[in-house]
Formats: sequence, structure tokens, C-alpha cells
Amino acid sequence: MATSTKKSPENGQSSAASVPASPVSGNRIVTLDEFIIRAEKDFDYATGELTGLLRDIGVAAKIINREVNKAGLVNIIGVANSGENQSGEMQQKLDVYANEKLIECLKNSGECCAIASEENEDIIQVPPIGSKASNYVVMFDPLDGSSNIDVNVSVGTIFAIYRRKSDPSGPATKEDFLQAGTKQVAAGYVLYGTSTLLVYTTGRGVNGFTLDPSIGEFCLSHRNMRIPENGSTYSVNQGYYSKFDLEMRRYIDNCSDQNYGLRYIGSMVSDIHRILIQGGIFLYPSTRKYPKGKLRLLYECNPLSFIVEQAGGKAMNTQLKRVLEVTPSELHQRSTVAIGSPAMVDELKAFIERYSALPL
Ligand code: P6P
Repeated sequence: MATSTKKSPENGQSSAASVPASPVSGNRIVTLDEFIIRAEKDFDYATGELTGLLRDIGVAAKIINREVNKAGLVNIIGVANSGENQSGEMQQKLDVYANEKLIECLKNSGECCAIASEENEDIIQVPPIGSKASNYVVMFDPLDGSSNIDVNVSVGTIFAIYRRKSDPSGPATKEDFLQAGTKQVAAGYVLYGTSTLLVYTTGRGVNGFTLDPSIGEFCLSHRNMRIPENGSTYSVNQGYYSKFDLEMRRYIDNCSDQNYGLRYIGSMVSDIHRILIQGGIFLYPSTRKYPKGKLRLLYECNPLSFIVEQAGGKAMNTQLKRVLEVTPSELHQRSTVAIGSPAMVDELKAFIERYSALPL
């Protein structure tokens, strides 16, 4: 019987990753909705808002999945005429669509007071519905890896949920979003791949739900996910090898010397999901083009780091700082990242300590 420890509201994370009391035994289908609602009972401060938010994201994921799955059939592939997003990346039509659907679903329920998205420069206020002032803010990358859509490679949605810090009687502020990753109340991703999978954590372990199109429900398929302690796969864009710092090149040489397999899809959710299942390490170090790393701290690195840590893994930046402890200063700030099996992250740490020319 899984231990059921109550969570403290201040940081939304329990001291030990423990799976909510098993909702059911045996093989009966457990839907995402049922699992969330049952898990909510373990939260002292649960007001149903967080449950509502997770369900809203599940609905948006189903809508996005429907379009991702037929992207080749409708005029939704290719670059949106809205041009570039604030990251300077060409907005694919599907990521504009995904962004709109996530915002729409979250606004309809009024369970959050504001949203931040990779596709939007500033935060988006969500008006309260009725007199209820929401306690949460949501940030997401609506369709990460969207440049892969045209070549039919898996893409993903990444989300993070925080409790607001600002006065609930007023509008949300950027400070509600500029919180360290340790303050995440929930985080997750949706992987639109060979099947569509929603994986999330509320600080009590990690669980995955596979969409059953025949009933239109996400069904519990990966209970209490745990990352392997070690692995033999590394995931990095080897094309940048000559531009990496010495310590990263030495580590990559070591991976090759140990006959590790190189797997790199170029879609962070896909690469991280594979590592969560099989073990391994994902790296996006500093490059000349992205001296601070390419990936976004708030809605890529933090949520995926929270999930991997909750599954027993580790996540640090290449300055050896735990990703979740970095205090953001900008909404769209970038970060270097090394996420994966604890033994492999520790091995990389040793290489960085040994070969880094820069003061750590
Ligand atoms: P590169 C996709 O554009 C993305 O944001 C992540 O999903 C992915 O891991 C990374 O960028 C790929 O970047 O420079 O290797 O093409």
C-alpha cells in the first residue's frame, strides 16, 4: 500500500516522492480524471482548482492531438503567417493552434489567474469567473519541437503550475511566474508520438496516461514512473561538438569510449521521455549561438526537471546548479541543462569539475 503523505502548501512538494494511495487495484481502466480527483483528496489545501487545471490541460491535449494527428491532411502544416515567436523561431501553424487551444481551455474554466507561453511575449491575464479569484498561474510551451511536425516526428506540450504570490484581489504579475522550479505545484508533458501520452507530477511521484482514442480518455498506463539509476544512452546535438566547451567534449568522448548509444530526436519531450523510460542523459550545453543554453528555464527545463527528479533522476545546469533552484529573472530566459539518470548526471558533474576552465 503506497504511503499517503499530506503535502505542505508552501512549496507544493512532499518530502518524499510517493504515489497517491492506489485508486484501484487490478487492471480496471483508471482515467486521468478519476486519478486526479482521487489524488486531490490527499492534499490538505486542495480546493479543486488544481484538479480543474490538470483536467483543462487534459482537454486541450486531446484537442491538440486531434490536429497533430492529421497535420498532413489539412492546411495546418508549415509556417504560420504570424511570423516568428518571441524566441525568434518561426511559428509553425500547429504551435499557434496549440497555443490558442491551451489558452482557450484555461480561460474557459477560470481555474488560473494568468498564463505565460513560449508563443507570447508577455503574461496573459485570465479574468476570474464569478467571484472566485484563482490561486494558480500556468506556463507552457504549447508545442515543443514543432519544427519536426513537417517531417512527422513526435512533438510535445510542456506545462508547469505555480501558486500565485501576488495579491489575489489584483491582476497577476510577472513575479508570479519568476519563481524557482522548486515552487512548482505541478508539471507535466504531453507527447504526441506513436501514441499520445500525458505524464505529470504534483510532487508525489510521476504517472503517465495514454490516450485511448476509442473512448477519448487518457488512461493510466505508467504508474509511479521511476528513471533507471544508470543508462547507456546520451542525447545531445553532436553537430555542435566542436563548439562545446572542453569539459563537454571530454564527457562526450567518454560516452563514445564507453560505447553509449547516441539518440537525439531534436524534440526535448521525446528525448526526455525516452530517458525517463530507458535511462540516459540529455544535454543542451552552452554553444556559440546559445551561450546561456537554448532551452527555456520556465516552461521547458523546470517542468521536465521536476518530473525527472520526482522519478528519481537529477537535473542540473552546466554550472552544476540544480535547475529547480535557479531563481528566474526573465520570463523567457534560457538555461543550459543536463537531465537524466542520477549516475550519469553525477559522472558528467565529475567531468565538469575536472576539465572546466571557468570558475564554477
Ligand atoms: P537543436 C526544439 O526546437 C527545441 O526547443 C527542443 O525541443 C529540442 O530539444 C531543441 O530545441 C533542439 O535544438 O539546436 O538541437 O536543433
